[in-house]
Amino acid sequence: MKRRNFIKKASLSGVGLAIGSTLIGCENKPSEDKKHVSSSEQIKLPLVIATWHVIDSTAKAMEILQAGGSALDAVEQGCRVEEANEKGQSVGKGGLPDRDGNVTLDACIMDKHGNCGSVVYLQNITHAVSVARKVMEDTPHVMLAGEGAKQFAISKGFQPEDLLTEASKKAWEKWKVEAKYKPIINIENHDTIGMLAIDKNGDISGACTTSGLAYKMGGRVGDSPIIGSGLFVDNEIGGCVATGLGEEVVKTVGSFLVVELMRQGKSPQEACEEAIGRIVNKPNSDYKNFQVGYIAVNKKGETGSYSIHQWFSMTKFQDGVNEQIQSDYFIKT
Ligand code: SD4
Repeated sequence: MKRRNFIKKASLSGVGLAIGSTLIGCENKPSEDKKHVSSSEQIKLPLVIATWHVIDSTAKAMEILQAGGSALDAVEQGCRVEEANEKGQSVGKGGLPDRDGNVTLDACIMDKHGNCGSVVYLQNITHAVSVARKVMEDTPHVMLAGEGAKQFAISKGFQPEDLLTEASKKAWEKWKVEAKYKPIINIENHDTIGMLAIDKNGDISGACTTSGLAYKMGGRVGDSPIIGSGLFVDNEIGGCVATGLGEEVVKTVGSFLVVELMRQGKSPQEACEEAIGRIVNKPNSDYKNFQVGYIAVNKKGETGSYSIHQWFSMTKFQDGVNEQIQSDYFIKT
């Protein structure tokens, strides 16, 4: 898997954000003078960040941003790259199915005005993120599910297709031999793409798209299409997206929490760390057996990422550099 082949770009003690020649600290305990960008001139816009190793997706998003496109267009188009990539087995076409062999997609999108749209349990339509955008823009609703979402997509011109590729079918058939259901940390069932962008105007949007946990129960929906859990954007403050075991993200309303912590003055890094803290510090938390990761950006263009286990990463494209940055993480031993 590509995420296993990541290039370690930043030390784990301080996933830094290079702005001009200044390293703006996102360390666990940044010194006061490194904590914040001192003036808006220092922000190198536009910028885009995404969960995991998705440099083709961030490249597409940056192409749109550089051409003066909106953050909303950038995150939609960026996510579509991974949705169309059949080799990515957790997003869009080629996503691993539920235990009955059905590929079901969850996605959402949120714009600079706080508008949002979402689809859950969508079948046979590759570009779930674009359907979510249509829900946002062309309906009075926020979420459409299942057959209704599919029929809505078809009415908007999306072509239905079989999303179960030969490779995913084979993997599912192999899984069925033992049919053990246990989330595997950082393995094929964690590759959701969540993306946040700030455009040249300084406006923020975000999107999230996934086929969810591999071999989930039929009908299961995770955090990714749930505004506030898998994604939240407040254009005055910043944005956050989540990946990992969606149930744990939903229980702590993770992305909304991160944005609210940034509103209270925490850096994106500090906010991501505290949100992971809310999960691991629960009495009887089983956190050693699952992964959750957050990435976040604030209005100043500072970014952060944090996860429970090692090997979570963020792709970041800013100032001509499109790179994978390994995330700091909670379990060190
Ligand atoms: C879910 N959060 O459905 C998603 C899975 C995920 O990378 O992030 N995979 O729970």
